[in-house]
Amino acid sequence: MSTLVIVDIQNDFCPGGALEVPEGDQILPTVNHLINQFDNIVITQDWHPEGHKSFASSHPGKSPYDTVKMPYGTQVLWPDHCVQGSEGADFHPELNTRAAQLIIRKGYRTEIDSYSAFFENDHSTSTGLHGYLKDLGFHDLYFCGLATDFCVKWSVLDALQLGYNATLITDATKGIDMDGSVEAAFEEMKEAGAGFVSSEDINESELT
Ligand code: VGL
Ligand code: ZN
Repeated sequence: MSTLVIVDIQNDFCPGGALEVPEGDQILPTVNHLINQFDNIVITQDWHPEGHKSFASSHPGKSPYDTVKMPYGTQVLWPDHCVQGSEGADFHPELNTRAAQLIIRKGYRTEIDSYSAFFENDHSTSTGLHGYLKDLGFHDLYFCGLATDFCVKWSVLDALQLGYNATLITDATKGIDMDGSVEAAFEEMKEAGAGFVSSEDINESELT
């Protein structure tokens, strides 16, 4: 059975937001069309407390896009974004969230960032998504959303590691792109066994 996983289409990741993904909002018509094609929809929401350790503002002397060592590895520091309850953390107003069966929030522990829909950045603390998908019998996961080179990539890689079939819908995702990171992300996902499909090639009648 198939499910569509829509990653982080929130105001702060769209043009004008705190951690803008270039043209991030341009995928909305495509994503809303996909929502109509799938029977099961999961949406993720980046959901940080104020003072989150992934914010450059929590590290004196550091600027956004610098990196620091965290107990779980290297962490890119971001502008403050998707603060719980803020307008920036809200879904883009054009995203059709009504059809979602599950909204999964991530990144809500101050000390640890969470890119993937499945695990926090220590790669072991679960978000609960795997349990949900297993329990309901979903094996074929289609991914879209923001940002290709961070949360989408890690979600796809973890899905493959967990044994799902994972397919990226290539015209329904946009990346931040730091030093060629979008191209590198595509390469990593390909190496790991991800499928790639254009939204036009998704045939509703073939989805189970
Ligand atoms: C994301 C950086 C920080 C993402 C979230 O959704 O890709 N990127 N938090
Ligand atoms: Zn974040």
